[in-house]
Formats: sequence, C-alpha cells, structure tokens
Amino acid sequence: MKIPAPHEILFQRHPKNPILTAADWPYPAHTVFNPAATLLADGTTLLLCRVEDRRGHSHLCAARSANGIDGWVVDAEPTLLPSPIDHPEELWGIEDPRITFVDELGKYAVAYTAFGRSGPAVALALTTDFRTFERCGVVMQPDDKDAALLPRRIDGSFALIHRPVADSGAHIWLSLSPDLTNWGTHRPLLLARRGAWWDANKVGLSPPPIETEEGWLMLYHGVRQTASGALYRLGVALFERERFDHCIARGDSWIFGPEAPYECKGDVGNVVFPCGLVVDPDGDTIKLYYGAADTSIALAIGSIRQLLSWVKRNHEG
Ligand code: BMA
Repeated sequence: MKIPAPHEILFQRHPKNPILTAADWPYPAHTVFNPAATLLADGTTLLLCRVEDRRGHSHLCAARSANGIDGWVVDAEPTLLPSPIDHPEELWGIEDPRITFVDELGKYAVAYTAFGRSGPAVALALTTDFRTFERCGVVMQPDDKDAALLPRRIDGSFALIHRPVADSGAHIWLSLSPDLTNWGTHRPLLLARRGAWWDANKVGLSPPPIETEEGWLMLYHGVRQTASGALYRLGVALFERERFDHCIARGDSWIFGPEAPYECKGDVGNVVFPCGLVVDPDGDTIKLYYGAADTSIALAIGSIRQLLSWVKRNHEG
C-alpha cells in the first residue's frame, strides 16, 4: 500500500464566511444554501441561491455582488418559484441549481432538481437576465439530480451530466441531445467507489465542469455513510476534452471537507455542497460557492493550475 502524500490545501476558506445567511434575506427564509454561480457580462457575480422556507419547500433567489465576496444585493422577491400547476414535478420545491452559459444559444441554462411526488427529477430552464425564464420541464425523470449542461456541444451534441439513482447505487452519468429535448446515448462517467472509500456511497456533480487545455476538470461530491450520518466532501477528476466519458485521472483523496463550525453544525451537519464557481479574469483563480450544513452559503478560493497538478499526481492506477 502506498504511503499517502502530504495533505495539500487546495481550497482556502474566505475569512468572511459564511458570506450569506437567511438573515441577509429581504423576505422570510429559513435557510439559504447550495447556490449556482455565474459571471454576468458586466463582471457582476450572480449567485442563484436555494432558499428553503419553514414548510421545507425550496425556491431559487438571485444575489448579485460586484466582487463576488460581499456587498450582495438579494432580489426583493423569489427569482424562480416552483410552478406546480403547470409542472406537478415541482410540487415540493426546486433545489440545487447549476448555471452554464451556452454560447450557441446566447442564454444561461439552469439545471435544477424539481421535487415532486415521484421523487427528485432534473429540470432545465433558460434565461438571459435571471428575471424571466423559459422552462424546458423535466429532462431526466426521477430519481435523478445534481445536473449541469456543458457550455458547448461535444461531438455535435448538447451534453448533460447528472446523477440517476438505481439499485446499483448513485453514480454520475452523461447523456447527449441534439435539441435539449430528446436525450439519449446515456453513459456512466464516474461511479461511487464502494468499500471504505471517502466516496463509497454516493457521488454527484458539484459545479459545472471547467474546460482546460488538459481536459475537463470536474469537482464532485462524494458521500460516505458513517455511524453518525452522511459526510459530504469534495473530490476532483479530469476527463478528455472531446471524449467526456474517458476519465484521465480521478483523485484518490477528498480535497475539501467539513471542518469549520458553520459546515459541521446546521440543519444537516458535516456537509459542504458546492453547486457553483466563477473563474477570475486571471483564468486561474476559482471562487467556489458552497452550501454549508444545508444552512448558509460560504466561499473558498482555489486554483485551476494547482487542481490539475494535484489530480495528475494523486490518482488511482
Ligand atoms: C443531497 C442534496 C443536497 C443536500 C445534501 C445534504 O442529497 O439533497 O441538497 O445539500 O443532500 O443534505
């Protein structure tokens, strides 16, 4: 058995954490967490936050900031509410969005979890301004979540990463579509590792993958079921640029996990759950936005170069 490499810090928590809590909301909210993130054309950082009310139902609300750290301006009212009359799959709320800007469409695609009587499903909505949305409805039926669209076609097709649950477990899959409506060519991408691994029990995509010269860098969450509940931590994998289903390297250890008090204690303790990131104009610095203990929103800073170097040095095989 190889001796583990010394632990490297790949994401630094921001000293202002948590950067957003329910107390910052202009209307009643129980918790705010698991935000999607994007940079708008004018350089503003937009977070599309999951807001849970005291019924336990979630909706999405936008918060904007010039520096992506503080000075957040939160929409006065919910930005995207569930629409259960037209979309019964949203009866119990909409959760955990991921945003991708799709050049070809000139629109942002928001993939989110629609939660209804049949279970969690993946739904898609398009927007140009985060004020009005075109709903595409359910694109992956229950039980499925943790989805994001890639920013461009792969080999002529739109590509969606998602996490269906089957008897065999909760694994990350890739599906392709010519038109965002008809989906097929489903392929497994990354499996929960089983046994004593940190990502033994479930894996799911975190923010949308980042395209680099060396391949698609994918951050994912791994779950380990322990005697005192589930532990949610972050891992990294690298996939080929034109063949997303070819994994080049998958990190052996987790790279970021619950440690700070606001990550260990809350509605669901011991959870860090990133759904969004933005890359600074230097092309390397990552601002990673994550839900902490299903209660608040926190920020950690990383580097694409450092993540690539780490995953190439610390993978199985
Ligand atoms: C997952 C999702 C997330 C949540 C996490 C921890 O299954 O539902 O929304 O943050 O569990 O509770």
